[in-house]
Amino acid sequence: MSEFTLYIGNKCFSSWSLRPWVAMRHLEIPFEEVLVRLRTPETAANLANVSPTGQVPVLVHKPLNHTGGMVWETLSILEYLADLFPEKKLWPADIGARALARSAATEMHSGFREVRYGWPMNLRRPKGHKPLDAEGEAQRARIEALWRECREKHGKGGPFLFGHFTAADAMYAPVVTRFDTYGGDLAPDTRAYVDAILALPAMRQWYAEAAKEPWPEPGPDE
Ligand SMILES: N[C@@H](CCC(=O)N[C@@H](CS)C(=O)NCC(=O)O)C(=O)O
Repeated sequence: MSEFTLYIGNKCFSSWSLRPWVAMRHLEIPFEEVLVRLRTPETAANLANVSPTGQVPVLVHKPLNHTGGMVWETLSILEYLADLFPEKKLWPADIGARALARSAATEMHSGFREVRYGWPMNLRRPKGHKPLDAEGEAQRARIEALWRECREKHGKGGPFLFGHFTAADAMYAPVVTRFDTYGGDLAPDTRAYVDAILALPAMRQWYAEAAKEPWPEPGPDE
C-alpha cells in the first residue's frame, strides 16, 4: 500500500487534478488515487469529507502529521513533492531557470482565467478551432510567449519547458490539452511542445481513462 493517496475529480474535465497526477505518474512516485465524481448532487458532501477547501486535488501523505496528512492546492502539492523527492528535479537546478519555472507555474495557478473559461478542458470534445474573446486571445498569446521564452532560454536539453519535465510542465499540461482541442492550427513551436506533453505515457493513460469514464460528458461549452 502506498504512502500517498491523491484525490482527484473526473479525468475528462478536472484540469487541476491532472497536474499532480501526471507529475506523480511521470516521475514514478507510487500513489493510490481516489476519484470523487464532480457535478453531482452529492459532490459537495463527498468533497467535504476529503478536502479542506471542498476542491480537488488533495494529496494525503500519511506520515505528514502536521496537517492531518493533507496537502491541498495544486501548486503546493507540487512543491511538497519537490521537497520530498529532490532527485526527481521537479524544479530546474539552475537558479535563473528555477525562478522562471516558478514564475511561469504561479502565473498559471493564479491566472489565464479567460483561456480556462473560454476553452474548458474536455478530453472527449472533438478537436476544432474555437476563437477566444479579446482578453482570452491576449492570454493565449502570453502563454505561447512564456512557453517560447522557457524553451529558448532553458529548453535545449529536451522537449519540455526546461528540457526535462518539471512542475511547470505539470502546471501547463491541462492548457496543452486545451490548445490541442480548441487551438486549431498552432505555431510550429507551440505544436511541438503540445505534442511532447501529449506523448507522455502518463498523459496517454489519463486520456484513456477519461475516455472510459461512464458518466455523461460535459456539454459542448462546459
Ligand atoms: N486552486 C485550486 C483549484 C482546484 C479546483 O478548482 N478544483 C475543481 C476541480 S478541477 C473542484 O474541485 N471543483 C469542485 C466541484 O466541482 O464541486 C487548486 O489549485 O487545486
